[in-house]
Amino acid sequence: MKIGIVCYPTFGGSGVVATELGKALAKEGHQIHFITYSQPTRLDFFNQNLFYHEVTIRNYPLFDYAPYELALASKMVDVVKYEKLDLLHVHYAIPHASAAYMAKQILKTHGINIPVITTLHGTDITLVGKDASYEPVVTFSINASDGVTAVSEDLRKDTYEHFDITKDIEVIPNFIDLERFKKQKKEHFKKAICPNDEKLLVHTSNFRKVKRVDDVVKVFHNIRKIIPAKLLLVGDGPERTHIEALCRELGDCDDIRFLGKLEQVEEVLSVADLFIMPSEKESFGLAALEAMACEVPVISTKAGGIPELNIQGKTGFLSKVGDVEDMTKNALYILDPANLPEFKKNALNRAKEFDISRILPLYENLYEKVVANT
Ligand code: GMT
Repeated sequence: MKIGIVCYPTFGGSGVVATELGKALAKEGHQIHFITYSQPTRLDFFNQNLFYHEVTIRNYPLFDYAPYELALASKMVDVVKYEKLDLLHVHYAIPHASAAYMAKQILKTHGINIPVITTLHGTDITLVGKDASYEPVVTFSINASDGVTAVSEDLRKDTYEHFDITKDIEVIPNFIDLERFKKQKKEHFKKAICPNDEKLLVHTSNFRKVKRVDDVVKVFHNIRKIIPAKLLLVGDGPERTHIEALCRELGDCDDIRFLGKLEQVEEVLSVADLFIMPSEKESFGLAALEAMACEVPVISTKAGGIPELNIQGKTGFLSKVGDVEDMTKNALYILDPANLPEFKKNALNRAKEFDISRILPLYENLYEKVVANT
C-alpha cells in the first residue's frame, strides 16, 4: 500500500510510534510518505520505500499565528494526489485529524476518496482535546475518520466518556522493536556512573507537569537514605529548572545527573536497575515499555493505561498518583538483590508481548479493512 503518515516529528511518544510504524511498514514493502513540519527524529536511515514531505508554513506579518493546519491540509492534498496514496494515517488528533478531514473534502472535488485513520495517543484526548477551545473540532474529526485507534483500553474508555463519539475505536497498543531495545553490554558506562556499585535509577520524559518528575526526585531522595544509589534523568522540558532547584534543596545533586534529550536511550537503560514513571496521566507509557525491553523493572502510578503494561508484583509495582512513600517502599523491595533478577526477567518477558512483529499486523489488517470499506 501507499500510506501517508502525519505526526509530530519530535521526541514525543506519538511521533516515535508513528515513525517506528512507518519504518516497519516500509520494511514490509509498503511505500510510506511522512508528512510533517520537520524530519522525524527517528527517521534516520535510507530505505527505498520511505519518503519525507516537509510542510512549509508561509508566514505573513498579519498572522500572529501562522495557519499550520491549512499548510498541512494543502500538503496532504498534494501528496495524496501526486503520489497516489491509498490511505492517510494521522497520529495525535490535534490538529492532524481535522486537517485530514479538510484534505479529504478537497480531494473529493478531484474525484479522489482517500480513507483517513486517526490514532489517539493520550494528551490529545486526556488534556488538550477535552478543553472547550478544541473539543467540538476534536469530536467532529474523530467521528469523520474512517478508522480510529487508541493506544490503550483506558484511552478508548476515556474518549467515549468525554466526547460524543459514534465511531468504533480499536485498541492497538504501543509496540517495541526488541532488536533495538535490548540489554547491551555497557559495563564501563555503569562503572563510570556507579563506581561503588550503587543501584541505578532512570527516568525519561519530556519534563512536563503531567510526568511529576518531582516525585522521581523525592522517591530517589528516600531510597538514597537507605541504600547507595544514583539517578539519571533523561529528556528535557518545562519543569527542568524546578527539578534542578528541588535536587539542590534536597542536597542530592552529586548523585543525580541530567542527560538531556539522548537519542540512544537504550544504552542508558541497559545499565539501569529500576525505571520510575510517577505520571499523573499516561495513556500507555511507551518509555516504561522501552525500559522493560532492556530488562528494567518499573515503579509507576496506576494512571491511565499503565496497568495494561506494568504488572503489579511481577514487572514492577503501581501506586496511587503522588504516593511517594509507597513508591519508595516498592522500589526498595525490587532493588533487594534477592528480588531484582526475577523482576528483570519478568519485565523482559512482558515487553516481548508488545514486540513490533505482533502489533504491526493489527495496523495492516485495519488498513485493509478501511480501504475496502471506503
Ligand atoms: O508523554 C507525552 O507527553 C508525549 C505523548 C505524545 O503524544 O507524544 O505521549 C503519549 O503517546 C505515547 C505514544 O502513544 C504514549 O505511550 C504516552 O503514554 C502518551 N502520553 C500521555 O498520555 C501523557
